Amino acid sequence: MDISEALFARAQRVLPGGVNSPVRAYRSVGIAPRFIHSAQGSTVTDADGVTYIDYVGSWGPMILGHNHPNILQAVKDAAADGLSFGAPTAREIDIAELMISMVPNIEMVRMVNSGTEAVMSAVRLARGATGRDKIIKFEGCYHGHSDCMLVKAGSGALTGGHPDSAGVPGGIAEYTLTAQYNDLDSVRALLAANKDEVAAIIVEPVAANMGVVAPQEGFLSGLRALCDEAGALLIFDEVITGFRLARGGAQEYFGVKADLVTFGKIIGGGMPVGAFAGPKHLMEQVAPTGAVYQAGTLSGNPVAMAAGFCQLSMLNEHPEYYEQIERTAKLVADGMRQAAKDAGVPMVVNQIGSLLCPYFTDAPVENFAAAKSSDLDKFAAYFRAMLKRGVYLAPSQFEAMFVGTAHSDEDIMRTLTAAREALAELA
Ligand code: KE4
Repeated sequence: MDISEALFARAQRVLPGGVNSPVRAYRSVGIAPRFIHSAQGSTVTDADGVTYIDYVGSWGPMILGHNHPNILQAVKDAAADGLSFGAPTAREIDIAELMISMVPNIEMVRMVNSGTEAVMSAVRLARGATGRDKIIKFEGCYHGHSDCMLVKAGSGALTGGHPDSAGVPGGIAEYTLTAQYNDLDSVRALLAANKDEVAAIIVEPVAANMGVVAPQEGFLSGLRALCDEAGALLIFDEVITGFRLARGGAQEYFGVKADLVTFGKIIGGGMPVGAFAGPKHLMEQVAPTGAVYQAGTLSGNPVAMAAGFCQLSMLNEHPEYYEQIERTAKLVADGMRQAAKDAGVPMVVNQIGSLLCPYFTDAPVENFAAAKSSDLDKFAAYFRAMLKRGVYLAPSQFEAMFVGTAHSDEDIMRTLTAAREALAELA
């Protein structure tokens, strides 16, 4: 038994599944999870001292690599002034002003402590602002674990076989309608059947919780038009795509305007931060200026604000980083495709921006049904074979690979060598 396995045995006695977030338990990839001891740049090192090239990146926050010296220093400097005050600070204004300068169509921001909280609050605001109750989401998209979003959810809910979680009262779930990603007709049908009752459509502008599925041409702009027609708000859940696809996130990348945007991950620089944002006429309806209540003891925590501000500042000052991480992701995707072809293993690799995902199938993966029908056992075997060769992928088919600026040419070469060997093993 190695140290990770021993830690896992101990953890399972005191933590449900031995983890504090289900996907970390590796339940769909058939081995004990690696317990991570430390991280630096593009790598993580487990409790046994084994180092891996990391394509999880804490599920997205580590776009500039682990332990970036500037972010570490910003955290140390802020911590020296005090960890938490429960009072307004200048740091919160600094990061909000920076986000507003980077992202189109937002005039105000409210900081929270997770992506879940950001989405839960944005949905409440949409309901409060429209006076309507129903929400349309997409099957296989994941928007955190608030009750109304745990309906046909993706990510860990899907991985664990509970896309509709226990414990969500029917009275809540009935207000969440589910459509099919990349299928505007399924949205039209729901809007027609629920005329004047839909408060908002919430969408991951790139579906990155069913693996990675990009929006087809016209899908996002179609949602914009349908929302305008129906008097519903369009919520872009940019917890993953925010500040990753482009400085201005998916609104900039696709040129489609959302009414509300949610953020997480990157804006915290590794610390627990979420946010929701939008135009003044909506955001001023949030307490204390409006009737939509929302609050949080550690919201705008000064240390977390310092980490996020530092990371966003570097992204803002270096637009070239976005070409770099997209190029890296493309090289990895192209290399894995070639390796699969040479090994005679049917594999599709979806890649957009710095997000990518391999599926073991020979058909294009452009929607949730196709993602679900890929060979999950082959994915698990590929995950194990890559881990054995020092490459740490997401331990689930329904997650993304995250590329950051710390991934070097050497990392790419080592990743593709591992992929070639792993795929030969799978053939
Ligand atoms: P958090 O509450 O986990 O910070 O954010 C929820 C969330 C909201 N919206 C989107 C698009 C998300 O991807 C997430 C969370 N992402 C997953 C990874 N796919 C978090 C990893 C985990 O659950 O451990």
